[in-house]
Amino acid sequence: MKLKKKVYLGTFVLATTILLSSCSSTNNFKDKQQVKEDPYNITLKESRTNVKINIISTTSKIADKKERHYQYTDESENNYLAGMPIILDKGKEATIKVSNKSSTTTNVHWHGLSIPNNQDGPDITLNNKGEKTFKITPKESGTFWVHSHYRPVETQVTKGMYAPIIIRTETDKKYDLDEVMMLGDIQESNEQNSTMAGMNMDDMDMSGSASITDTINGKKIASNLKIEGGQIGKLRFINASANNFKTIKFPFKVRVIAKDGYNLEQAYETQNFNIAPGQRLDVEVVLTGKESKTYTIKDGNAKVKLIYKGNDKSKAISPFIPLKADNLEKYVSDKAPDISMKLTEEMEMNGSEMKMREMINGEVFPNTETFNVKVGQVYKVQFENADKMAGMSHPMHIHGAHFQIISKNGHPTNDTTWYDTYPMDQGIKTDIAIKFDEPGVWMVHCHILNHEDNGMMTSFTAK
Ligand SMILES: [Cu+2]
Repeated sequence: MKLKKKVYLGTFVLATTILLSSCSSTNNFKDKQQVKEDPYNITLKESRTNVKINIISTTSKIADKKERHYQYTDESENNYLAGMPIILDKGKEATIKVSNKSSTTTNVHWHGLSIPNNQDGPDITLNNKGEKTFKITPKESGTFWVHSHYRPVETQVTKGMYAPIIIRTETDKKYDLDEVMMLGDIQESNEQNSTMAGMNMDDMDMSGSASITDTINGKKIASNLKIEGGQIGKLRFINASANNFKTIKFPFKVRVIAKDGYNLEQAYETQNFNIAPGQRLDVEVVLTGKESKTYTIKDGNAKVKLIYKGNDKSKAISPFIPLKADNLEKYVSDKAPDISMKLTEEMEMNGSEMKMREMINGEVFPNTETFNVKVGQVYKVQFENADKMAGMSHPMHIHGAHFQIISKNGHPTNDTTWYDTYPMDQGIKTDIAIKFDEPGVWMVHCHILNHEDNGMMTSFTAK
């Protein structure tokens, strides 16, 4: 069933009530109202085992600017400015039917999910009117996302080809507020794009620059968050920006509990953090005190207000369960890297046209070599960012497996965090430990999508 979006309100209320009364829970009017209010507040939203994603071309007001863009939406084509939140349960098989109703060819990649290689997405092309049903049984719980992997990926992701994926457990239901924070931006021009791509905003202090409008859930000022004394909230940050690092600033301390969809072994407190393109980071918010107050959380020039309602209740207890995993460091600590990838870039002049070549071991994709690995074996992989430009970082993303950071320039990091995307900083040799549990060809690429499109991509072939 398809509803026309531009209907007068009175007719709309009556029509939808009648039309949708017999439909499934996701299409009922209450949901419709919630989507209108704040689709990214998923506190009371039910998990699904049957999901339909429609990829459409549409016109919306993103950060106050009316623009043509793509959207991952549902059957009713609700207007989700930063993609429809897809909520699944850990361990429960989900059938996800993706229909490409946009005017362009595309594909979808389930970023960070451990799934069989034939469900990963980049090699499944969805032409206009193309459809594909994916079967996904989430092995992990946490914050993930789905996005286009169709080149030029930068264009498709910048134009909205993505959506958050939340894999939930019973623990998540103990949060009084559960909110997805999709971080994006609008770039003023493509020229700006290519010169700005990869600059770490924190190093360069370029946040708030006139050329970039930051967005949270598709808005410059996102929907208000509400929390009371005695309550606990969870905010799930996803950096869906094609090219830009983000710095999130809180006016109070939050507790970082998860990165890239995996709980930390040890949560920690901070007031601000950086998040590279592709990465996710979950924080807990707990406020106490009798005095009601409004706080502002900032991402560059985008912001969201948190309205605190004071009372004399005592501090909420965190339901967070630290991750106890078999850390990979011990398997590779004494050895030299099994695989090395040197990341460089060079400018290429084609007549008057300037083009960047972003390389892995001196080659651009698809000429880059694939690295053969055995399923179940732990490998030490070295990424050397040998770029000459200071502040240039390459957030490398690996499909099909999470990894740990072992050392930087030979110094142990003692970091037990599991990543699927990690910024390899300029001038640093970063050693990671990784193990593939599923056979197949798994992409590895820079998640600055401008760099990926300019060649910084290759693969692991796991057998
Ligand atoms: Cu890069």
